[in-house]
Amino acid sequence: MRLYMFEHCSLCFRVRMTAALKRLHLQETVVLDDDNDTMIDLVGKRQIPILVKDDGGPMLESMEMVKYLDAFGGPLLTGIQCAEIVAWEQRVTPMIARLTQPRYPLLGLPEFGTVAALDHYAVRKRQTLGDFVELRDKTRQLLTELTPILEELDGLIESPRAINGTLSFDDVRVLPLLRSAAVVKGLRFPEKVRAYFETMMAATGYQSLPTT
Ligand SMILES: N[C@@H](CCC(=O)N[C@@H](CS)C(=O)NCC(=O)O)C(=O)O
Repeated sequence: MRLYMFEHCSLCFRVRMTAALKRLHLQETVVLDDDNDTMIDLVGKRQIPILVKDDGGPMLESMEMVKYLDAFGGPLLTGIQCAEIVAWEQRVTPMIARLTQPRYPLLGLPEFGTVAALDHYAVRKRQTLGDFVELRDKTRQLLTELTPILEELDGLIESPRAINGTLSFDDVRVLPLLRSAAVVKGLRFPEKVRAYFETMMAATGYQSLPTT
């Protein structure tokens, strides 16, 4: 199986963490941000992540990929899902994007490995997010807004090894977002969030992203 991905992409990390937790071998191909051809050749449009199964068939939805991988050899993500976690994910995703997306181009990630790829990202994100420098200048304000939301999560974590006590799809929702948020230098996770993040990242074997 091969995953076409961006290193910074939290939806890609859903798939990567599931394969890692299941000890499944997943080949990873990082696509340059401006490499539309690779995506279009595989699935007819520009979208990431793409999982190409061993039979050559491509999949396009990250949670479908997670379910597909989880079914190998018996499911691991067997815990209950919590409506509060689903709601938390939806609320926090745009807040985290405003902090992280202006930073990703500064991290030396492989999807930005050429000037053309870096420019491509900057142009398309500027259209949706605005000016990166202005957004980075708002870091303190954005972190102040994020702090109570992270504290809410702190109150929802049952165990550092699984958000609801037993691994579930909620872990796949939350850990990739924390991995993204952790790129922000100066962000302090509340105690249980930090223990959860560190324990779960160690369980996946993946390094955190750089910070800036
Ligand atoms: N529902 C899809 C959404 C995938 C998605 O939105 N991917 C983003 C990257 S994280 C994308 O392809 N954006 C278009 C782009 O990069 O131009 C999933 O969960 O896999």
